[in-house]
Amino acid sequence: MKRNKIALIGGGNIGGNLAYLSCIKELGDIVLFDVVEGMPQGKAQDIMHGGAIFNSSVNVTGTNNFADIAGADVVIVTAGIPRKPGMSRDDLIATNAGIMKAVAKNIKIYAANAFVIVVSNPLDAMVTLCQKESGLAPNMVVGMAGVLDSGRYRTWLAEALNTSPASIHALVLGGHGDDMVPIRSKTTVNGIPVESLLSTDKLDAIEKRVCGAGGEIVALLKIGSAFYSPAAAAIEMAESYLKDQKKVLPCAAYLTGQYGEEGIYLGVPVKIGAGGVEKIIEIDLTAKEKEALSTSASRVRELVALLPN
Ligand code: TXD
Repeated sequence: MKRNKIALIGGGNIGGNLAYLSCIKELGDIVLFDVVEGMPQGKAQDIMHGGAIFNSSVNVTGTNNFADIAGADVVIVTAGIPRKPGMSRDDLIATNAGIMKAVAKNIKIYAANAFVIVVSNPLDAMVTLCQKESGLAPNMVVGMAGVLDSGRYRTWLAEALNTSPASIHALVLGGHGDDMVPIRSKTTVNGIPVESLLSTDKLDAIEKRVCGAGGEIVALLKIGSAFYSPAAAAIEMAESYLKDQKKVLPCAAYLTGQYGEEGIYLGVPVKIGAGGVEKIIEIDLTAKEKEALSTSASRVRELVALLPN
């Protein structure tokens, strides 16, 4: 049985963590690509040395040659610039669109059968562009946002309830922006609705913090943005594909009428298995949640309209 091949496009903060997590979890042989000469090669050696200590048997290669991703089973794209304090994710669109266009064309050449997970911001526009320019089937191109945002929701609920995040199931849907939609009506502590455990004011405060969590970290770091948790979220998605786990995860998926939306990528619950996005799952939402999701979808359309031709 041939080993999986994981191609990481972008060897920066998230890319390096993706490589290390993939190595420790032995998800497959890893190719770390970046345009910066020497950096991916250096990180690959460092990661291999760490992997040896944890008795990992996979190979990690750093490269500046896109051709080295040939035949990858999974491609995770983090290429692009992150936010600086005071910047919105949308401020990145011009620079990162140019990068994503080139990356997508190379994926089409070298890894047209891969499951592609896009991480670069502004996420909803970047995943749209990646699918369009690569020409891969929409079910094989997905955006990472909801798993991260739901993890943030679970974190703050766990703190408020003095309960392990392992017992908290939370959903954040919609675009990966300030108008993302925490789905309170479907968030539970092992089946117990959070609305029966925390006051409306407390839940409002937690959800406000979740929607601003990215910006909160950017302001604290001063240079760069969150990278440990985005890497963890992308690995959760990649592992569900590589091991055909068929996990139901909130991801930016291409809608063809689900939730009343057509022709856009939006964060919704999807089943990820060996067939990529195998199913888009429609859940009942409250009237308030439906309205917020529709507003978020409109924002995504506005953002996508800003993409350069
Ligand atoms: O939830 C989410 N989707 C977001 C995504 C969560 C956090 C961060 N988000 C975005 O991911 C962030 O706003 C950025 O747009 C990307 C990557 O964030 P990261 O923190 O990893 O940025 P770095 O450390 O600057 O790394 C980006 C790397 C860097 O090494 C560049 O040299 C490289 O991208 N880069 C390229 N790699 C390949 N090909 C090209 N053309 C290229 N251009 C730059």
